[in-house]
Amino acid sequence: MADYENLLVETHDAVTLVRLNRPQALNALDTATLRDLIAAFAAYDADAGQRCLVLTGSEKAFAAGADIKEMADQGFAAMYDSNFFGGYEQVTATRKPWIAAVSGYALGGGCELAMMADFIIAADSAKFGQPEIKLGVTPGMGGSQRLARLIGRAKAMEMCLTGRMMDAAEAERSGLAARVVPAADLVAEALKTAATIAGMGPLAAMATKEMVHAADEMGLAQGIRFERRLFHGLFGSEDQKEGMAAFVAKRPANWTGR
Ligand code: DAK
Repeated sequence: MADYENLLVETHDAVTLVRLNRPQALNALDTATLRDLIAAFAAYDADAGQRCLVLTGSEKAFAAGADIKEMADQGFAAMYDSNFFGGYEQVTATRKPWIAAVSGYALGGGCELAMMADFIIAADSAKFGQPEIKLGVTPGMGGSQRLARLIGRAKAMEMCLTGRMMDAAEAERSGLAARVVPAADLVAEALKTAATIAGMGPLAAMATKEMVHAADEMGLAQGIRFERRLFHGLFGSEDQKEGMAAFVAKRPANWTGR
């Protein structure tokens, strides 16, 4: 397995577990960490044996934001020229499912990275926020857009304008987190959920992800047509034949991803 500067990567059968590991900066997302994330997600996507991924941080912090110390002296030309943060589009381009397991602080870029996941499982200790306004900037990794889609404009606007933190219970109530679990069980619960997803047909899992994300981009009629075409397409797969035959024969399906 590749060596990463700021990540620890393990595999648990068909599930990849990626831990942000920059404890001295509460996992603040610097350029080296982004480079690692791009490589780890690309390796996951390319590995046919891996079928779900969990991204987590430490107990204290999923990630306390983009690295403020790295950004502080940057000017417009350098930010624009390097398309600063543009690399996160390579993370969101991951075609296979992944879960963010959030404990402690998920602030600024940390909250934005968690929202790039297909869904979030939060520890009861999780604290989400977009405090960039306190630094004289705004969200820059998709926070204003994804937060508004996930929790609605009123709460997104309030969070981004005041920089206040949202606790795990409010995050679940608002649609930011799919589920809240005790902090001590976070990684085990996320791995269990990931193992469930990893046990599904990989083509169906990828198509599911693609169609649910399409709901952010398309109108209802277009989205429903897109869903139906992907659904039709799966009838060209061996997994559809196998899944339905296994149901009829009352046995577990043996997926091949073909
Ligand atoms: N960046 C760099 N270092 C950080 C950091 C961060 N985001 N967050 C924490 N650290 C470092 C601290 O500086 C400290 O380092 P030392 O002083 O020990 O060297 C160490 O991590 C431990 O942090 P604290 O001592 O502060 O720990 P506490 O428990 O007291 O406080 C905290 C925890 C999470 C409340 C606090 O650390 C905090 O407020 N952190 C900053 C949170 C924040 O503001 N996050 C948003 C970051 S800005 C852009 C648009 C926007 C942005 C960028 C670009 N464009 C349009 C391109 C901004 C994005 C952001 O994410």
